[in-house]
Amino acid sequence: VAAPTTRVFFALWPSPAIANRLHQLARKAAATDARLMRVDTLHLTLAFIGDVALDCLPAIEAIGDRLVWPRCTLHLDQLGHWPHNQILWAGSQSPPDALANLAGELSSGLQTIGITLAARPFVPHVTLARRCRQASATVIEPVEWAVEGGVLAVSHRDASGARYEIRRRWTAA
Ligand code: 2AM
Repeated sequence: VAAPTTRVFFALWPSPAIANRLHQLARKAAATDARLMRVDTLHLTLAFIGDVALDCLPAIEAIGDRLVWPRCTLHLDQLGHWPHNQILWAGSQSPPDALANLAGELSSGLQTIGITLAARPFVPHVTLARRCRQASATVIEPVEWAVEGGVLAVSHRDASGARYEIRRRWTAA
């Protein structure tokens, strides 16, 4: 019998106020038949781990415990659209170095417990809508996201899509 697994990722989770603003942008920019992310599911992934055995979770959480979570401001000032996966996203033309550093530290921390992330460049973005067939990339009035910590989230997938559960939260020093 296979060991039970769970699907997890480290992320930044916006406050409800920021999430609401992003959701409104999504409603304006997405194609009408796109699938908008629910407001409470909006997030920025720092490290997508994927399926792991449940008994790996303590070691993964310990990585979050050891990190010094930075405080920074993320200016979300552009909307983009990736045709290959039909994602409409919000991002920044000048993301703070702290974010890439954070993603790098998570990645190396995970490496020490035997988890190697996909070798993709870190492109900080908040997915706003999926199955969005068209949208034009635009510069927007910046949404100023005061980053004050991060989370470890669990992704539960069912017929209606993904549901996320925040398993742990860390606050910036
Ligand atoms: P996306 O929004 O750009 O699809 C939960 O699935 C989160 O992990 C999403 O933010 C998703 O990014 C991100 N993610 C990164 N790599 C992934 C992968 N290989 N499979 C699923 N989600 C991934």
